[in-house]
Amino acid sequence: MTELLEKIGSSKEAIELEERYGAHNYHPLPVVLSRGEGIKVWDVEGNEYFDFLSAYSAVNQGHCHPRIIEALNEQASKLTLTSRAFYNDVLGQYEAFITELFGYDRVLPMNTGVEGGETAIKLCRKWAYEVKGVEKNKAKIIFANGNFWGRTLAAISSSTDPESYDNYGPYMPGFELIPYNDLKALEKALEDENVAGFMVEPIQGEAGVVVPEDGYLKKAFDLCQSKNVLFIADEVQTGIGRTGKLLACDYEDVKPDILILGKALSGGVLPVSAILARDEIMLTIKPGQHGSTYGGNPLGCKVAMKALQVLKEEKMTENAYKLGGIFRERMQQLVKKSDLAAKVRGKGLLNALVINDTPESSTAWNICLALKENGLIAKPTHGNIIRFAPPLVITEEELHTCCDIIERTVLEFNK
Ligand code: IF1
Repeated sequence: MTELLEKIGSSKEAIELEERYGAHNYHPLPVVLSRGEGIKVWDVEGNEYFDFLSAYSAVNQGHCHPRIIEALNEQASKLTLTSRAFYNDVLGQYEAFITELFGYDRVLPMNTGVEGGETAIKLCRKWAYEVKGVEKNKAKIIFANGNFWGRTLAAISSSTDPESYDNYGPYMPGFELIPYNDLKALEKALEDENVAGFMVEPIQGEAGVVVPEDGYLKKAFDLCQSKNVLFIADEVQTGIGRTGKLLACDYEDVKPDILILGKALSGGVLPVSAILARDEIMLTIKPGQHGSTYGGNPLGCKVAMKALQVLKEEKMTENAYKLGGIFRERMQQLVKKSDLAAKVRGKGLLNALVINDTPESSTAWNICLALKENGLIAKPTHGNIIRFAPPLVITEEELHTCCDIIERTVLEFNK
């Protein structure tokens, strides 16, 4: 048994152990990472890669950011978890810091992004019954086709992807789906006075970095306001500087009624999520009516404060804005040169290259395998779309080097 505690000797050994002892709920790219620093990661054999996934935008600040790790280590040797049965000397400071930064009255601290979504929905329903006056148990929440906000039963109950929901029924009632980026459909759905909220990603990440038309978010927000319906922004993936603004909603000066943050809120160090809202909404939840063992733990709060500080002080958001434009220009040149590259889309450093093949084809997957051999790791989403999302600390020179790798790999790729 103790031999299992020995250091893993090879990538092959690591994969075999997962194959034998782990649930098979993922199909990872065949690379076994053992170290990360900034935009680079290394596998067990010491091969170096540029990370162009950033753990699905959780590692915006770069792997193992020294200042975040320093904050982690300092707090970890002092106090990690108290539960909310008692106060701790970090949570209040964090709550003041994050509500000030994002401009909200209050924050409810949770851990994962999906807990953020669940909490937002509970707040929205409670507000509907206790403030808006919707008939009990009749509150409806609208979602957009193609949404992804996690893997819980409520999250998959709002999904349009059979891979997410099939054979997990029965499903959560009170959810309604409309097409994304379709204001007419939203307007029609809002005619129902039982609608309490509209929960939407400013850019749909999992769907393949689907960017709505300019003005969609603002018009959707205004429609919701006109019907006293809460606009709930899921910025778990698009937030924290990823799209070139602190929040993707900032592009249209939309201030969500409920804001959900996660992933890079902790710089990819440990799970921290946050739900922000004004008093009228947040104070509908009374003591003992919601919570979580780890929610608001001092370790996560310290790490999150530092992760937000370094994002700002090191101007990562501005960098994402500038380098995102350069990346899409480079990929646009590739689209002109290659029949395989159909289109590029995104904002800031959340981008995707659509491969000119069917979603069922393995072309995008095989391109990612070839990219890995050339020192850059990324992963397809929905078959033929390759998401490219490096940490926001990437330099212009490194970006061009990575674009050279992507261009060479795609141009040399033979199906
Ligand atoms: C997996 C996808 C991305 C999210 C948005 C909430 C959550 C997520 C917009 C929930 C999580 C993760 C989940 C992870 C892979 C990744 C993902 F491919 F699954 F869909 F990013 F696009 N809102 N996304 O993107 O946050 O509970 O995971 O902390 O499930 O494999 P979480």
